Amino acid sequence: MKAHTLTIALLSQLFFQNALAASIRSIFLFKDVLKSNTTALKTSGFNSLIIFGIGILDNGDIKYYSNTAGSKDVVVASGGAYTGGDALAAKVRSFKTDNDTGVDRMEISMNSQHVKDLMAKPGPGADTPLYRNFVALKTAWGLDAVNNDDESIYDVASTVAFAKMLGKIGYKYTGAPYTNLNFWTSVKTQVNQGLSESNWVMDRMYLQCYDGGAGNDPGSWQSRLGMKVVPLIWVTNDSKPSQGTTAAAARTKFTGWNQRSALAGGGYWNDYDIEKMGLSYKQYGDVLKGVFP
Ligand SMILES: *[C@@H]1O[C@H](CO)[C@@H](O)[C@H](O)[C@H]1NC(C)=O
Ligand SMILES: *[C@@H]1O[C@H](CO)[C@@H](O)[C@H](O)[C@H]1NC(C)=O
Ligand SMILES: CC(=O)N[C@H]1CO[C@H](CO)[C@@H](O)[C@@H]1O
Repeated sequence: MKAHTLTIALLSQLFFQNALAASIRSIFLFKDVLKSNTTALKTSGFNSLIIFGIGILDNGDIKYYSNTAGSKDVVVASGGAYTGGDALAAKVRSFKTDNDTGVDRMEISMNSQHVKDLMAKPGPGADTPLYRNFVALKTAWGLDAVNNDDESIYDVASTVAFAKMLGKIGYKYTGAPYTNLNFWTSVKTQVNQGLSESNWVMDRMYLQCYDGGAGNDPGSWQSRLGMKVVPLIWVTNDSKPSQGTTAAAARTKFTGWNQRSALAGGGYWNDYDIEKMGLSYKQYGDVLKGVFP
């Protein structure tokens, strides 16, 4: 019986490790999702897509900044209702639901404009416009998480209040730091206070390892944050060529980091440059599949 119990313990441990081992293979979508090559995004090995350029307005409306020539910024939630149009909703939902997709997680990435004001007044309650707008957007787009790309405000208390509000709605919360480890550690600790790790609301940290974050060491961020991170690399780009990384060079970087300290996965900033520069989604995706199976 002892051996039997041991076997079961061992098996369940293996299963648990296996469940945890599902690596994150991500890419930030800078280009308007109505214009990008969504077939390539769904079928190149990425499992996590993060739509960049979501902002909240002073009245709690939510806006999608499309960042693409010829595209219009659009208010996607207002007065507790989805207002972004059917085509956009169908496009975003299709990332996860199409039968040829490898994507199982959709996030939206935002800065922290107006978060502090709105958490102070009217607050994070379920009857506020902001809360209801995030409910409506989650339903319309089939979202899993909200990513915080705060690079300037760094107010811990309002960030935690906002993250907990999103957690009540059913979102996960993630960070995209390039600096300010102390801020991100405080937020991660307070948002997840009292929750077991499998139920953490702040369950991912995408770490910028390019441009302002070029000197970041994923291993040291992991040990200081108390959670595994997903390092991000900027693909080849003509705006800051010195920060651009080819697929081959990305493989070398990810492999080195992951050997020194096992990571949660890897990812890229961003799809717009892949398309503009005529790069291969497949090559960049294959790197992630290889290093983070
Ligand atoms: C989109 O990417 C796929 C590769 O996954 C490619 O075959 C196709 O030509 C691309 N479409 C456009 C419009 O560039
Ligand atoms: C998805 O399923 C539909 C209906 O079964 C089928 O027509 C289509 O070819 C499938 N697409 C892919 C990419 O498998
Ligand atoms: C994401 C990003 O900043 N991409 C830039 C790449 O370079 C071109 C200019 O050559 C910019 O227009 C893009 O914004």
